[in-house]
Amino acid sequence: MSENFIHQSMSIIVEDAIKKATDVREKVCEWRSPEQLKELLDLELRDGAESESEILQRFKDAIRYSVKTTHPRFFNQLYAGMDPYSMVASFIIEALKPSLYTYEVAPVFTLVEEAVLKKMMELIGWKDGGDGIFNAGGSMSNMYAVNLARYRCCPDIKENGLSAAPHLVMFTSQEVRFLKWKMIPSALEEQILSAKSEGAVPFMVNATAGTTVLGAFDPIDEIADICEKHNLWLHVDACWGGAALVSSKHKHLLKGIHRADSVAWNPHKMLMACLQCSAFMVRDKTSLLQRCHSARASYLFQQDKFYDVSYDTGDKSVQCSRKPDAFKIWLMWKALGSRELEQRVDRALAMARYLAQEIKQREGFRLLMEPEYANICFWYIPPSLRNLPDGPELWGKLHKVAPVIKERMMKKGSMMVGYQPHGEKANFFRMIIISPQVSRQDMDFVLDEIHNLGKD
Ligand code: ABU
Repeated sequence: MSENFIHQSMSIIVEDAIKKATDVREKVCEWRSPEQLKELLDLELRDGAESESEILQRFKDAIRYSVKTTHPRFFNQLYAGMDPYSMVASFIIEALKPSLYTYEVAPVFTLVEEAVLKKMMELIGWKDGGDGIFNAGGSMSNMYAVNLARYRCCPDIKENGLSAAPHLVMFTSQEVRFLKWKMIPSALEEQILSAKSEGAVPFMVNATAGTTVLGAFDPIDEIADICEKHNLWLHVDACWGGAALVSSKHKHLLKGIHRADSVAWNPHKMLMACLQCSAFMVRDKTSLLQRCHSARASYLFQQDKFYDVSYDTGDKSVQCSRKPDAFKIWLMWKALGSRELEQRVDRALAMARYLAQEIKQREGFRLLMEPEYANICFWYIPPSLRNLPDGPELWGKLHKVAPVIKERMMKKGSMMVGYQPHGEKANFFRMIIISPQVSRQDMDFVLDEIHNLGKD
């Protein structure tokens, strides 16, 4: 192994992928089309090896043409920003290459995962703890929830299969039944009764704490009442909104979450841990997670080991190899303390409020709804459309505005903000505010830049 290569590489990573990538004077992205990029990168894998200097150039190019999601002007996704402690934790994980299935190959990380889950469950309000597992993302966590809910409802499902199960029904928000973009508890109960009257077996409700586009929070307490009444599993997808639990000011958004049977919460989102860092937690303490997923692989989970095999957490998981992602939030949490995490969340949400106020005051901008969280959704109306009456013609034309502005901002590389349609709504911008590094000046810059890029 060339130690020199690693040293050289690390200094390039520090300069290009960390310092430059987070420098507001640099571009967020250096846009190239797939065809151009294929030419630039020479992707073909050949029989012969390349020299170390060629390899250094290869990864410099990879950094150069990658999107700098840690840049202060990256507002495109539900993750952003760079936390140095979490990043170092990621480096350590890659250097040590552990797999979190058995205590024997990952003793430290097994205990770290247990400690982080314990803390997160404390914040959820599960006084007696529970069980959980870090996994490959929020959708995976939601799948775990479906598995557990179904297993509780049909304990023989592993042996007998789905075909032997009744017609199972689960419930989640649907645009057509939104009231202010939230689940309506009375409509939920109607649907449950209707499913039952058709002979189906309702088994689960998925409530969302922080929807992807609008950042809306379902009324968990009221949904929990209905779940209790009908004996349904309540899962809360708090992948995005879970971070509000660290803030005394904002945790009311998740009122009632302690009544959930399971919760998904991704610290790689608002808490800024490095990707992936995604926790699934379950209130059950009777090893339901393990019983539901266990495959008892005898080459990993021998029951006659010399240590306490309850620490071989891999048998709870649908994955085999699993990265110790909890370490990325643990090291950061240790370095910052809960108080700083709370301040980060409060700062991001205060910045979101500031942006919303600015949008309401500026000519040509229209807020879609008051933000509940860190998603600011709005339209930009270029001067040429401002005299059109509110109606199909305006909205038809407005639908084409955000994609054009997005193309211009990507090609300029000045910032990244996402857009989308939603239900009947024409394309609008969705600005996500996470990083504590962003300031009011950055918010003003975004609106000025959209105005400049949106010139007819
Ligand atoms: N896991 C969904 C995140 C998508 C987004 O960044 O908008």
